[in-house]
Amino acid sequence: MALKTTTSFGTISEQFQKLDLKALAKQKGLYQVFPTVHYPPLEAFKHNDPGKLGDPKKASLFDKAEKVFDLTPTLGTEIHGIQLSQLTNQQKNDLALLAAERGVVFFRDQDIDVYEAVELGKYFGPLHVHNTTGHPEGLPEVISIFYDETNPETPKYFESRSADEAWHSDITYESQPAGLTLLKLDVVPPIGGDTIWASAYEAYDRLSAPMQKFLEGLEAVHDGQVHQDRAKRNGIFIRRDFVDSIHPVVRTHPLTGWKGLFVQPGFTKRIVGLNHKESRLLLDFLFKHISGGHDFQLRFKWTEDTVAVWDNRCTFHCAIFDYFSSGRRHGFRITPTAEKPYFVSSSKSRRQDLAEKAALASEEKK
Ligand SMILES: O=C(O)CCC(=O)C(=O)O
Ligand SMILES: [Fe+2]
Repeated sequence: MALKTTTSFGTISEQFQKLDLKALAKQKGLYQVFPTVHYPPLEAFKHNDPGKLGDPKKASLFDKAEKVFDLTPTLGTEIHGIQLSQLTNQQKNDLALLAAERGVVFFRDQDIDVYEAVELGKYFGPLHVHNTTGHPEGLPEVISIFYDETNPETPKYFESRSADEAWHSDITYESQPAGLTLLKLDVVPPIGGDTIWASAYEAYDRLSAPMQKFLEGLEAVHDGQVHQDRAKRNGIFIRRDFVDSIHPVVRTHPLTGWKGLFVQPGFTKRIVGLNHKESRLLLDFLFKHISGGHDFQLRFKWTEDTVAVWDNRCTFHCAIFDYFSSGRRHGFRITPTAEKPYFVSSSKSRRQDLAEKAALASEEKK
C-alpha cells in the first residue's frame, strides 16, 4: 500500500504498511479489491507433498501440544497450545500428514497474520490465485471470507437456496486442485456461522461393495460455473478464464493411500461415459449421500482467531449462512494446490487399511 508518512527524517512515500484484516473487517466492512487484470492460465507443476516427510506418530506436534482431541471417530482433530506462526518444518510435515489422515485439524487462539499464513501456505504447495473472488490489496493469493449483512449478494442468494447445495471441495475445476486449505476466522458472529466438514474416505466406505466397484475407474467433469455466475451477477471481472477438468470419481490420497469419493455438488457436473439421465441420477444420489451423511460429518463452532487446516483431497465442506441477522463474520483463506487427482486400483479404503493394521498389531502382541 502506498502511503505518505512524515518522519523526523522527512517524508517517506511508498512506505509498505501491513494490512490488519481483522480491524478492517470490523471497522470498514467490505475492504476487498477486485482488480481488472488478466492472469495467464495455470501451468502444470510437479507436486512434492511435505506430508511425505511426516512422522506417523506426529510427535513434533503431539509432544508439544497442551491438548489434542478428536472431534468425531472418522474426522476432525483439535490441537491446543501450538501457534501456527511458530511451526518448525517437521511440525509442518506432521500437520500435512495429520490433515490427510483426520481430514481437518483445528487450532484455536492463533496469532498468525495473513502475511505469515501466506508464507506457511507456500510450504504445502503453490498458492492458488482465484479467478474472481475479492482479495486484500496486494494479496491476490488470499480469499477474504466475508459475506455479511454489508454484502447484499449473499443473503439474497440464500433466500432461495439452502446450504446443502453448496457442499464442495475447493477449486476442483482446476487440473491440480487444492491440497490443504488454511482458513482463519478472526471475526465471528455471536451465534451461527458454523462450518460442516465430511470425510470423503468414510463417504466411500459407507457405500455398498457393488456401488464402490461401479464408481471406481469412472471419471467426472468439474467446472467453475457457480463462480462464473456469481461474478456475472455482481459485475465482477473474470481475471483468469475458468477451465473444466476431468477427475476420477474415486481418488487415491497420495499420503494415506486411502480411497475417497471425489464428486460434490459445488463443482461436479457430469460423469463421463454415462448418459445424461444416468449421470444426473447417480450424482444426485452421491450428493445426497454427502449432505445427509451425518455419520461422517462434523459441525464446527468457531471462536475468534481459530484456524482450520483441511485436506481437500479427502473431505468436503459446507459453510452455513444462518448468521446475517446475528453479526459479522470474517476470515481469510489460503489455498495451496497439489497433484492432479488420480486413482490406483490397488489402493485400500481407510477402513480396510485400519482393520488390517489393527489385525497385524494384535497378531504381533500374541
Ligand atoms: O466460510 C466458511 O465456513 C468456509 C468457506 C469455504 O468454503 C472456504 O473457505 O473454502
Ligand atoms: Fe471452500
